[in-house]
Amino acid sequence: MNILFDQRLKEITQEHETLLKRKNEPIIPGNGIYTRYKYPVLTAMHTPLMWRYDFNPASNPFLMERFGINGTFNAGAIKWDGKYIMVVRVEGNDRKSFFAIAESPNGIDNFRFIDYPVAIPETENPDINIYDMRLTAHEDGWIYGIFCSERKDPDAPEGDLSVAIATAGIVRTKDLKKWERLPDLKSKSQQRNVVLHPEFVNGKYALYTRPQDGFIDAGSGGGIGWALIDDIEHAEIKEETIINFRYYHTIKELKNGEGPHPIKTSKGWLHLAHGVRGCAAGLRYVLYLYLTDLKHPEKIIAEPAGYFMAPIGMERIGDVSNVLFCNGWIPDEDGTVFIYYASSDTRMHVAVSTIDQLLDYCLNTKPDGLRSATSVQTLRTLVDKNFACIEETTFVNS
Ligand code: M1P
Repeated sequence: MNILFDQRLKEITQEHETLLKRKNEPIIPGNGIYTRYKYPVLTAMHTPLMWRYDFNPASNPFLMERFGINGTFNAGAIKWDGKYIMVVRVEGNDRKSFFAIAESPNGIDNFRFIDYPVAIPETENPDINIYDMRLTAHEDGWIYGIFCSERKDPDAPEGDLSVAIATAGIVRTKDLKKWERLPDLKSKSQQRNVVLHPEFVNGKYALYTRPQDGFIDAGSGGGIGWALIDDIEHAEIKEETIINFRYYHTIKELKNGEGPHPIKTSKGWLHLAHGVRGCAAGLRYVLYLYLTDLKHPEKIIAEPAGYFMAPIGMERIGDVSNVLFCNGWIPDEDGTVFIYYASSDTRMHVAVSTIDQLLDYCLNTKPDGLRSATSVQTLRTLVDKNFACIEETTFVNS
């Protein structure tokens, strides 16, 4: 009998179960736009023990981890069979990412990974790394997953082992179990953060794109793009127009990218995206919202200034610090919206809001005037309004 093995087995099993069953708590009063929750909904420690350990005392007498998990982040999300599902980017200690499904009965806690990670079929040119899946239940009846497929640049100078090429990989499924791989998206430029719009537009599939000059730099790719696709089984970007631009001295000065697919509301398509700027501490990734026209999802009708969410507290620290990234949200039938965001390329969190709150935020927060003076003007107008409101209240009450 191996006492050490048995003792460790008891301890790690108890610790894992306690973590998985932990109740989450809203952080109130918050900012009135959304409610953050106290605990991350998924961390590396949530991954099944069956993935991390060999449970045979003969082959693993110390009960040590045999497959380390570095992070669980950047998850696509969908409600399926009454459950809140995330298709999570899981990254091993070996720096390879893969997808795994986690589900919860209520969307805010009790997320559990299903037993096996997803086996994404490879193309003839195998992906080296796959990540950041956006899920779209399209009106054609399929659930599509578009993700980043990364491969070494064949034209990289000899000895340079970091130059890569980013392409959009495409899979589809009807049951979240069997995944069919379609050919990668053809595009003149590299692409990351490609997202499928849920409805046909002019009878075609529509993609949000993010053209980029290199693997890291967006460069001359001016922002979030839009392209109509003739055939999703041989998807090719023939024409691409930029619909959400980057601007000097804003939260998206350096890069931006569409998050999950937009939510259809009575007032327009509600979009969540990420914006990136550079600073002395490195790149800073924040989340922002914008609204587009119902009939023309490519036409912006509102975009509040600045960020909607930025990393705070422990969210600021992780494998790639100072990053919030979101590629999954779930609008519920009653108007609740579960926003699944990742912090610092390490863990998943949830913030909860409603369609009404998010629309109010989009339509009643001033756009970016792009100068300090315009920000001051916005603030002075608000203070004037508040003084008038106080005077009116005092007058009414006296
Ligand atoms: O490390 C931050 C993020 O960097 C990339 O996003 P983008 O292409 O917009 O710069 C992605 O690798 C993403 O996965 C990562 O979270």
